[in-house]
Amino acid sequence: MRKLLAIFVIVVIGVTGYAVADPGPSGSNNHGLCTAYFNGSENGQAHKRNAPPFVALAREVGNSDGMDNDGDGQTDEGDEMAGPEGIWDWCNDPANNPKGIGGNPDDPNQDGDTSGNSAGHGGGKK
Ligand SMILES: [Ca+2]
Ligand SMILES: [Ca+2]
Ligand SMILES: [Ca+2]
Repeated sequence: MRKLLAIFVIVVIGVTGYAVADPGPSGSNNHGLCTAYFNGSENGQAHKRNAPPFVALAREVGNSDGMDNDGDGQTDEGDEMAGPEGIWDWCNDPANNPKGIGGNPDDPNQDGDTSGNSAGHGGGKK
C-alpha cells in the first residue's frame, strides 16, 4: 500500500512538474523573503534562516553568484549556499528585488571586519 502511494506521488510530480517542496524565491516573494531575512533579533534571524524558504533563498543565490561558496573548486555546481553577505548583495540588486530590503535591516557587510579581504566566503581560511 505504501509503495503504491509512493508511486502515485512520483507519477503526479512527473506529470505536473510540480515540486512538493519549493518554497524559495519565486520573484513575487523576493521582497518579503529579503525583508524577513535581514530583520528581527540576531537570535531570531539565526533560527529562521534554517527554515526552508530561507535555505532555498541561500541556495538560489549560492548557485547563481559566480562564487565557489563551499570551496570545493567548482563554481555554482548546484549544492552551494550563499551566506548572509551574498544574500544581502542579491537582495539589494534591483534585478532580483526592485523594492529593496524593507524594515530596518542589518547589513552583514558592516558587521565587524570591513578591511580589505572581503572575499565573502563563510570562514574556513584563517
Ligand atoms: Ca563549489
Ligand atoms: Ca556559487
Ligand atoms: Ca559543492
